[in-house]
Amino acid sequence: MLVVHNPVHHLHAGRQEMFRGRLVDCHETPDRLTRVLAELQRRGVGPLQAAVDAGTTLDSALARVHTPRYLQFLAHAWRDWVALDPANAGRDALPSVWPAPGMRFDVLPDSFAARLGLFSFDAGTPLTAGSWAAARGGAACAIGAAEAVLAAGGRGSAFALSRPPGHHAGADFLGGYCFLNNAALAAQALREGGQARVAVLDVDYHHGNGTQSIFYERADVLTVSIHGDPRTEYPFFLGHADERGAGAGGGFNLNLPLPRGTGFARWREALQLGLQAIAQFDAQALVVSLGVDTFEGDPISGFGLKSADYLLLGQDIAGAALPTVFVFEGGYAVDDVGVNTANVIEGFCAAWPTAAA
Ligand code: OKP
Ligand code: ZN
Repeated sequence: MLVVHNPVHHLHAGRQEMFRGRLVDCHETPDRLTRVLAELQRRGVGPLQAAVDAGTTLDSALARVHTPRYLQFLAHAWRDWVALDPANAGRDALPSVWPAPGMRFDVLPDSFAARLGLFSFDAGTPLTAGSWAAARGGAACAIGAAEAVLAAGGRGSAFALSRPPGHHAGADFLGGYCFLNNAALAAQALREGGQARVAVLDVDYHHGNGTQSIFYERADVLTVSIHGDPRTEYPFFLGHADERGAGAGGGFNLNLPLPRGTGFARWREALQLGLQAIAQFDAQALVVSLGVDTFEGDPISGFGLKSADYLLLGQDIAGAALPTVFVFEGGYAVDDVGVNTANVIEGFCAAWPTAAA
């Protein structure tokens, strides 16, 4: 399977995140991607392609998913942060103030601290000198993978090994270690490449709130997410089963929340429900937000999947028999993230050999 990786992902390496009331070392590290790439190469998965930031072409693709004011903010955020205090060049930016419902979201504040809060929803996502360049590279991975699948004439598959992750980023906000929504960008690229109905299947432990919100009122992109129940799990404020889409998008969002502690047998039943919805929708292409933080050893998550389960997960997804773009998301058990991710890809390829683009 074609693997499109982000050669500049290491430019985003946050120092610390706010976690349970204190600053701790970031869980989302460059090492994660290095481990996945090494394991894919060890198994001979390929070919390998480096994503390129196509400048203004990438800008226009980003503008079809994200708002102009958010992209403008991200593009200049580091410059604005350092302009506040030259010593900021050696510190990451983290928000500490946010608008609550009933306050103004429409007026863009001059204050950098206020703008950082306006465009974010947590204090776990440090913005660094290289975040914008790295996020662009990650987005380019997802779009490049989608383009490769389109070029394969609807029979292809590709893995966007992007970093930083994307599924928590909305049209207008960052959060959950995410800046640009890579999976949404891939889905949008597939739509624009002529696939009339695209499904996004999010198997990361955390609800893909950004992806859901981007497509919530659209009937051409079905979003399905299997995740820890937001009553107890991050991102807490979205991801409930009664969120089915709105307006023209009514019926085109499916959430399958599961309790903390869920193991593979029950998780797999939810996957079958998700795949049934995708078949019923008659999707022409599939984007998989592939987080492996459902692993039993994940330090910030609560499901019990084992390494061998990921082979079956990949096999089940191949059963959809759709052109498929995998987009890398979470997975924080660094010693196992390579094996678990590669197992999904291997399971998929073994069950659908013709998918090898
Ligand atoms: C990103 B992805 C709770 C902090 C939680 C955010 C987790 C983001 C996960 N106090 N930190 O979905 O893997
Ligand atoms: Zn996650």
